[in-house]
Amino acid sequence: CGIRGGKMLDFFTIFSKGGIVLWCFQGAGVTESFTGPVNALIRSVILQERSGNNSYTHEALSLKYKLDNEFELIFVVGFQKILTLTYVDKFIDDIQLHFRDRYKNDLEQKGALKLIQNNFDFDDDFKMLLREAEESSKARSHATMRTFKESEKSQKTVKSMIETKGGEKVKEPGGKKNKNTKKEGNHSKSPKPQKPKEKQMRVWDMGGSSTKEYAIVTKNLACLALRFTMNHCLALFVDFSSKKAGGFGGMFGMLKGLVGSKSLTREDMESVLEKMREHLIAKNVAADISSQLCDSVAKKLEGKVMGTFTTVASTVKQALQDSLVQILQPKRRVDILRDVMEAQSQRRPFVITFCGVNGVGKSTNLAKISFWLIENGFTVLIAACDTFRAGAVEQLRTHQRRLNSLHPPQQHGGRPVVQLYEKGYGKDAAGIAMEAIAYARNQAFDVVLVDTAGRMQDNAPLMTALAKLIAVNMPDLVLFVGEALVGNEAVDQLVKFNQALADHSMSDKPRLIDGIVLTKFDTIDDKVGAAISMTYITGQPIVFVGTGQTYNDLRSLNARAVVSALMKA
Ligand SMILES: Nc1nc2c(ncn2[C@@H]2O[C@H](COP(=O)(O)OP(=O)(O)OP(=O)(O)O)[C@@H](O)[C@H]2O)c(=O)[nH]1
Ligand SMILES: [Mg+2]
Repeated sequence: CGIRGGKMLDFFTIFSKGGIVLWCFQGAGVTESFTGPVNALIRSVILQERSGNNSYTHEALSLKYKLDNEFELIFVVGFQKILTLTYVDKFIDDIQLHFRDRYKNDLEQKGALKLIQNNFDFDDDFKMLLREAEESSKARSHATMRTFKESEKSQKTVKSMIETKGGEKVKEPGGKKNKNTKKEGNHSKSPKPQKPKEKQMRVWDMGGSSTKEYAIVTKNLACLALRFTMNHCLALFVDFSSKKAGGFGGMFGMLKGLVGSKSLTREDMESVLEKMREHLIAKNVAADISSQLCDSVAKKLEGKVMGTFTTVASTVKQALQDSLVQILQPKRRVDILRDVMEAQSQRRPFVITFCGVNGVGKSTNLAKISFWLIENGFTVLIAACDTFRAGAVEQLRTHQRRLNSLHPPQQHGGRPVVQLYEKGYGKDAAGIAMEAIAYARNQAFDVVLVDTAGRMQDNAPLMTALAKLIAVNMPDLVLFVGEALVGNEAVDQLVKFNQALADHSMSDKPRLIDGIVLTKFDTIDDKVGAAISMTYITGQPIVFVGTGQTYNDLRSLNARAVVSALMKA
């Protein structure tokens, strides 16, 4: 029967030229993964377009493969090379024809996503064809004389000497084939053709820049075969969890136009750059900055000769990635704890001013930073310089109480670790900040955190007031608090805040924004573009990332994660 017949083959797999496994079968009792042999075949034969007799050996395995260029499929069968399976060539042909016939419609609607979503339920057809192939080969071998080498007996005997993975010898009781296989069938599970499961889809790496050999991806991940010629193919791993295909898929799809023997001009790249720009904007990178980033990528590529699709795709990707990393890499490190200690040694408080537009999370993140400083053994004075918005002072008082209850004075020599300096509403914020700093100096507070009222960047009087507060008090650090939710607005906010600070500076070295607190990072999914916009505009680092509404939701920026989120389709 087909099940017994399955004994002869180690595996059979059908995958797209993009590397998506459509269907696969693993022979009964085969414990070795066939990942290694298939990857070896892809790397050393298929990708290098080495044709020939369509067979390949890898360790103890013989692999035969067949390419279907019309539907861009690859059929691979593997069996112990010690077996001389005369029916294999015809068998692959049969499988190919059958598979094509049966799934013609599905295969015609190309597109990786379609392939991935499709359930190629090919098990029964496969078993039937395998049975037929074995039967006819048996008939033929009975008709002609076999050499001992060709006989199944010799095959079985030799196979029995091959150790399986567990170190156990394959059972070989000798005798007739049927008996033999039955026995094997008893001690191992009956062959279960494995089809790509919904949650664990198999994807072969068909080249590209990554060195990943084999990936088991979750259901949200899919492999996009973007363009394929037999020697240049790229499998790009794309996260579809955002339910949005396109993006980079589309962009890299367009790269094929750039392959050629002449050097790249700006014109050649125009459409690709436009796609890339759209992609970045979709990730919330401000439009202007997206354009500038694409410009820098274009500059890196101009004049290069792109011999293959793989080179062009990985070069564009690399160029963009480098630019993004460069932007996020702080030119200057802000090390608040070190700076606070230095101020301590000078017997003065370290002063941080928080500014930004309304409702972005200034006060909340100020409280989180207080908590972090307290945890690090410092004392904090909060200066309530939002004398404008109703409830602003009470909001800070609530935080002060809560923080003191988390770190009760009795644990700190009877002294509250955090105190609020407030003068109610309507007063001049700059004056209160000054008094607070003087108070902190007298009372030996380590840090003063100055909360300011939210203000729109276009509100000239309020912007002037903020600039004055900063100019007269000369804080050690001016942190701009901005929401990760913003897109184009980020640029306008930062440009105008910096402009106001510069305009009202009283020194020739104006105090500008020194760092950024990027808030509500927990709410943006993978639209992390604001991180790029803000650092690009200011050239200043993101000092803190707010990731929620509790005191613990404060992080430092993970630049690598941001870049990879930006690169993701
Ligand atoms: N999810 C989330 N919410 C945040 C985060 N930071 C602040 N918030 C929320 O944003 C809202 C506004 O926070 P505030 O701290 O009052 O903002 P503000 O900038 O001080 O506001 P104004 O003083 O009115 O300008 C509050 O509901 C906060 O809980 C964050 O990182 N993640
Ligand atoms: Mg506030």
